[in-house]
Amino acid sequence: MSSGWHSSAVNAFSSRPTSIILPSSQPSINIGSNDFYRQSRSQCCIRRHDIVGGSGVSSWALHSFINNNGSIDPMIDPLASPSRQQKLSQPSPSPSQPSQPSSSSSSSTAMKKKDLRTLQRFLEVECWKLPTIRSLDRTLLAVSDACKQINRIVQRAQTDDLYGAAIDPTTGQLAELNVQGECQQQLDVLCNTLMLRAFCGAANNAVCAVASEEEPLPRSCADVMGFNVGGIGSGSVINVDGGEGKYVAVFDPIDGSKNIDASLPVGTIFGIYRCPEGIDGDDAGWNIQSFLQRGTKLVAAGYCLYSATTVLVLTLGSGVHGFTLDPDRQTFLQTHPNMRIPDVGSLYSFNEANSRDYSEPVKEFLKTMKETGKMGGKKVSSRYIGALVADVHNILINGGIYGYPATRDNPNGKLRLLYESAPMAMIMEQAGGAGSTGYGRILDVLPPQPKKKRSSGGSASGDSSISDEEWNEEVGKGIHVRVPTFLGSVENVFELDQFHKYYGDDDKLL
Ligand code: FBP
Repeated sequence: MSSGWHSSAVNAFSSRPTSIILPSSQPSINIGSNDFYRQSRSQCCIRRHDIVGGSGVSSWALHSFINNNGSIDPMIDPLASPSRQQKLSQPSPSPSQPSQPSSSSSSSTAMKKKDLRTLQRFLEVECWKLPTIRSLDRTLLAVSDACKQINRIVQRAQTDDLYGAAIDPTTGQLAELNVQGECQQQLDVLCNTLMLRAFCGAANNAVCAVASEEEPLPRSCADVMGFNVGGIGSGSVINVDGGEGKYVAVFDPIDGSKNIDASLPVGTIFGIYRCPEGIDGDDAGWNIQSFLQRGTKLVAAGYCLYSATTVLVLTLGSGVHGFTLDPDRQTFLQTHPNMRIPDVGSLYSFNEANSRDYSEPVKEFLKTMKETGKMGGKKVSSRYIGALVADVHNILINGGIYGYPATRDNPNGKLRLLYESAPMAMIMEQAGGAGSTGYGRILDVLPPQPKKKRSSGGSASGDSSISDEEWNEEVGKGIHVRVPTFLGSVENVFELDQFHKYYGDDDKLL
């Protein structure tokens, strides 16, 4: 079981009772007991801030949008008044029952919306079409519900004091630094839990394990859902009620988190890998190799952008589709079918404050572009929002190139291969664009593999020469490895690669 304090929050959802200090008027209630569920459900909106340290991630606030069976309750808005919750939990008209247009003007709007396919319908049909991902439709729908929740939380973080560092409710102290060495924010923990539950709580358990930017090591879904089993480091893993569990998922719950305080766009990124056939895995048929695969093995990837509109962009390996959240019906509608990035664009998106530390090829590429003032034959223009999802979405729509190159301090750049660069590169390539390290396709990069092979799956026993700690460190290196990242129109990325060929060091050329 991962040692982080938030596992105590997550455990609050498992059957293991633990107590939490409620406002003085309430004796402490055993979390997990029915009164707690009954209590918290009816009272969640009223007393969210009466928790230890005031700004700790209040597990019962988390609680308010998690059903008793542990899955995400898509329509519950934890921050809405009970009457609004009532209204939200009214089932929205299913896509096959057209809503009755009222007046002529609203009828055209209603008409227009009616014509747009819902994400649910898209997933049902597209997953049915592709046997390799048939069982992923419910998981992806659960992920889209988690994105709706994250969208609400991000929009309300200011008014509902969900800002600032996360507090460890067990110690009342600031939470420990995450594996990136960053102080975990409340929102990181909240959104991480939502995504963990979306991937692991989906009805048919298609996903058997997950890795996140906020988790030091991959975790089995049985562990996430609180079934009393070990994580990577401790013994065998049992696959819950025999679900197929052929997939593992990777994600960054809140990308661009530094933007939140300034109410700038942020996002969520995710990717799904199929567990390689015939690996000597444990009962659930997965082990660390299930995660440390090339991006070419991704079967699905997506991101959700929380900005002026909330847009979910998804690829199932045959094209890219964009879905905009209809704020009234809280339904993702297919507004951007078959997205294609222009072959060449005039936008470039780099944090040039780091340019003095860039490598020669990147410096020359930027210099030439600015000297000519042209890119792709058009007047060049710079845009940098500081969130990968927002910047890449802009490039996907308008064409151009986004780059987070290697620098002197970060010889592999800043972005993480597994749950940032590879999923975004799959989306870019599926939309007719490209994803490069400067010296080759991002999707061809193999994450570092643990040097020592283990006898049975992820268990720590076996090879005595390597301790659990060493093993976890090896695994962590692979899961959180960084890679120089260039994403965008095929002509622009090709041009950047040519600068690497010309100015770069040959031994790096793949
Ligand atoms: P996280 O916020 O998930 O750690 O992601 C990294 C990120 O914020 C990217 O979204 C963004 O492109 C980049 O870092 C911004 O870095 P910088 O502030 O150095 O330009």
